[in-house]
Amino acid sequence: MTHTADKRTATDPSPHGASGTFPDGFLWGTAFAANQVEGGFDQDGKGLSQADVIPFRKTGDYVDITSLMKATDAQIAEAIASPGAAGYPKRSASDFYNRWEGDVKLFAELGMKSLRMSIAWSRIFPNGDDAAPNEEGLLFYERLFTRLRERGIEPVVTMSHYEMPLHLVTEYGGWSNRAVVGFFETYAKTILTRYRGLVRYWLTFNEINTTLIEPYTGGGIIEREPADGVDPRQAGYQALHHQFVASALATKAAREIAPDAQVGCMLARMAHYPATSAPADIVRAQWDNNMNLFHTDVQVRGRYSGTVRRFWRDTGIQVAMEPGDEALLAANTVDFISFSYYMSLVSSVSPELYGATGGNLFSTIKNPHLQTTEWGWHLDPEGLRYVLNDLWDRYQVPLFIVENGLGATDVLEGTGADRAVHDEYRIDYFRQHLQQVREAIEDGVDLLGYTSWGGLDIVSASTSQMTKRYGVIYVDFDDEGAGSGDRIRKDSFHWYRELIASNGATLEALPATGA
Ligand code: BGP
Repeated sequence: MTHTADKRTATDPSPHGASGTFPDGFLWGTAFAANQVEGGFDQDGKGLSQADVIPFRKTGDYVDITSLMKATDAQIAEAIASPGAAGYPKRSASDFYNRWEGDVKLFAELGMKSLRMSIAWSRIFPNGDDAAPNEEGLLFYERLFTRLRERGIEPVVTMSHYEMPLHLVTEYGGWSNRAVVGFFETYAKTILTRYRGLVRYWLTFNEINTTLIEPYTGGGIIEREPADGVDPRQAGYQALHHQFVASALATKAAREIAPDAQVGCMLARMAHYPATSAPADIVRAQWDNNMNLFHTDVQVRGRYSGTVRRFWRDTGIQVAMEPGDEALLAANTVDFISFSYYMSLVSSVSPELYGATGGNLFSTIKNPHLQTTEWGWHLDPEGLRYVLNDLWDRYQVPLFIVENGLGATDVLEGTGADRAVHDEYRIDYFRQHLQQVREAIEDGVDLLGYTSWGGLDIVSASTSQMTKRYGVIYVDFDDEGAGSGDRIRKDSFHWYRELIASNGATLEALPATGA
């Protein structure tokens, strides 16, 4: 009896071609971060934040962008001495802080069901260790959340999105200092209490895995030479543990203070494909995926995985934990997983292949089957279906796509009321990714919503560029912060508005004109 391959699996491609609408109550929306959209960096009592010292550095090299996300002591001192916003794009950003009422009107016109946004910690506790919160800061977000709810828009709020008071960075060492856990817990309890009933979806840390990739942006750790003989990654893992503890304490506080609210973790899902079918590459890709997913393992399963514990043994990294830490993590896991997805990556046991193209937060091997964006990021809509199924199968908790979008050099055409941006490429990006989201829902994934990254054009996290535009609404500022600041609806705005109104039924429709 000769063995014959199962003919079904050999010739039958994975099912595709799902059609129809999305689940009732699907939370369509857009997303941005306080430090990239608000501006008003020194208004109404706000303190300097870690983002306010990142200068704009025009660079054509987008393969390794983490160099743009670090801050040295000298850079911070220079920034503190620099008054005003010139040279520091995140200090003025899209001026949402002063234009929010008009922007919320546009969000309502778009028909958004949710707005994923973040609170600037430095508006609430300007120094982080203040004895009392800044009432002006609390009031700003209270008014904003109230207006969003009046417009039928559900706030989905990140407590810390690459933003913490600069004082905690310079005087305490950022998240490397366990004392910051207590300051964050006070901050979390303050906003959970003040916004009880206004906010029903909380995320603790944006892309918590960034702390290992870019310790300054993710963990407020100033770029310095590591002590002799200490693995430079040691500080990142220690800071990350403190953030896991802080996230668990915030989750615990939410259960007590705002029981009607749900708490989610937030991961930059870095899906790794093997460069070849060689078993060594398969195992390497599995390792890389598990080193990304150990973050959600901690926040969803409540414990560190075998993979990361082996990594610590193999590298000699020692993470200091206090008695009770592991019980705290186990007892305070999240209700849902939110994540960002922009592209997929490639893993190989051949190190010379790395560094060939860019990506969100780090460079990777070029995938010969995929095109890339102007910034070198792989364009991989099917990867989103893979990621959704993989996360659902691993955790069986509801998922929420809180970042997905295309950074591109948009061109503003026309003058006055005729100004327009014909961004069919962005509509294509959304359409192809949402078709795969629809497939994943058909596959059985429980997905709460989808908030496209940007909404408005905002300052990019890695390169601090306004001209790396993500929004469905154009913002008339350039990289130096010059311009009218006017908001102009792009073609993608009209297309997305119809898509939301039809709950996804018009996904294959051509871009709407400026109707
Ligand atoms: C994610 C961040 C966002 C956003 C996005 C796009 O890592 O959570 O803040 O910026 O990436 O990246 P960039 O702005 O660098 O193009």
